[in-house]
Amino acid sequence: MNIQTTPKSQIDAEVLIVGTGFSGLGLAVILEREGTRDYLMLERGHDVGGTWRDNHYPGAGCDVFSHLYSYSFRPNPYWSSTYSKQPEILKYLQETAEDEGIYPKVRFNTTVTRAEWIEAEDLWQVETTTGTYRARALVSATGHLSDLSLPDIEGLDSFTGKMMHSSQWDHDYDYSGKRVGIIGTGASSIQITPEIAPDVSHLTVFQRTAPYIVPRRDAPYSEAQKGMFERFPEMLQDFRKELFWGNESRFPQRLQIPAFLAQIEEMSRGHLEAQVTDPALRDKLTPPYSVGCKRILISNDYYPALQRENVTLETTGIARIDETGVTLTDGSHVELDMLILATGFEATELPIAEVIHGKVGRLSDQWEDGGQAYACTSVHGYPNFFMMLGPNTGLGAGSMIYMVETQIEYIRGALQYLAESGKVIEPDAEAQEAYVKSIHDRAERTVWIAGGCQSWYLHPRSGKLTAIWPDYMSQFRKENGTFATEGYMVRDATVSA
Ligand code: NA7
Repeated sequence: MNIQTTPKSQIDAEVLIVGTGFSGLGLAVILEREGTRDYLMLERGHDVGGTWRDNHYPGAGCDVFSHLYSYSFRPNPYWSSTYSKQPEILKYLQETAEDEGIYPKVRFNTTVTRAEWIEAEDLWQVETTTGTYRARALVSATGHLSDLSLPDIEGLDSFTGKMMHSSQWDHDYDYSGKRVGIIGTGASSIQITPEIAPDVSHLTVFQRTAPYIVPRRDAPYSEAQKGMFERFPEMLQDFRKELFWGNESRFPQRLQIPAFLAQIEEMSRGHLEAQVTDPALRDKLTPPYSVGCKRILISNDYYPALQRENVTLETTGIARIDETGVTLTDGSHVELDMLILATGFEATELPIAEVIHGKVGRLSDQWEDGGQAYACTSVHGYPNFFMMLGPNTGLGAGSMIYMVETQIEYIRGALQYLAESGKVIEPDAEAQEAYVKSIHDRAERTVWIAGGCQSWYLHPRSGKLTAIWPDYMSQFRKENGTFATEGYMVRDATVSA
């Protein structure tokens, strides 16, 4: 049954989903398969894929197991190796959209400029660069890693060579034989560095904080293995479970439980010692904080790349950038033809919050001290609004697809409730506050708060852990995997058919 409270003529769809990355696309697949929800998707890009469409820099790949970094409802027996590269993941998402009939539901090249809850009509009115859309419910699925973060360095705009952020790689630019600099040593940089180092004349890696790195145990799946996964889907599901619980068992590291901490410290120290012989370089590469406080990276070829003749690891701070390169705080100057900004994303202050206006105003104003949401998904003052990968949904270890699928089921249930009951819902302020408090109480005991580092997991003004879920992934599903009206204010919609 599909009870439509708002007259059909006044809305373009029952549900509007903003974003077609892993989260939005996954929700669409489930709604499409269910066949009862009328939905439309708004996408600012030219294709589906989100961060996997945008991040195609040399060496781009995922550091989560391929068989976990894919939908449980669309298992792929054919992943080529333990960890997948960007083209294979993007292809998986494009094939998902194609096979599941999602493409016709997407309005591409459509950027949301303002989404407003119209209380008198009980609907969301969404202004975009290609027109206005109206819907009963709004789902934001714009991700953590979609809007790039530029470093706040004096003179950045004055550089006259080639400059690009890692997420906006220009493949027409030929870096071979060039003097290249890369700012940042996070997940993106450590993938780019070994890939481009052999071709450039010189590469300077500007490191502000050394990351922890552990071995990347990658291997191709044989044709026989793929055949087994294809023939025996239950075997693939068992393998996924094994990988999941393997990840889950690493969470005690994040609680800094000594035995677990020692294990990962030993692994990363051993990797550094095995791969870097020069003690001075090793010192520079030794992180000054507890392991896990920033994302633990996996790579076998980053340390070797840093030891090439034509690569310099620069740990002196950057003072400013000028027309020809980078000036360091000791006054020395590094001449460059190309500057890569591998400086991450706007993950703590999600830009989509700036255009969402509910009963209580702009969402970004409500989130001055960091994002907060009931069940990590809905927000008081924003009726019939759901956010995927919003506050406290990120992970330090594990697959974001598990978190995404948990939210898909929650939102699917909420949308079904809205359609069948004709109600309008929003979380109760007290319920939301209590929920958020329980998250921050749990966060206190984690390495992300207590580990002595500055990371994008923490909100820059409040210092609160707003990007990461501070508990086991299975606990996230237990708490947030099934929609219930408990904790919500529920009322009849004012406009009826
Ligand atoms: P990250 O992990 O946010 O890394 C950004 C890097 O850029 C990190 O090393 C930062 O150093 C460095 N950075 C940022 N601003 C500056 C300035 N102003 N000066 C010098 N260095 C700077 O982004 P990635 O793209 O690598 O990875 C993003 C996520 O993608 C990752 O977590 C995975 O989930 C996949 P810092 O450590 O802050 O000192």
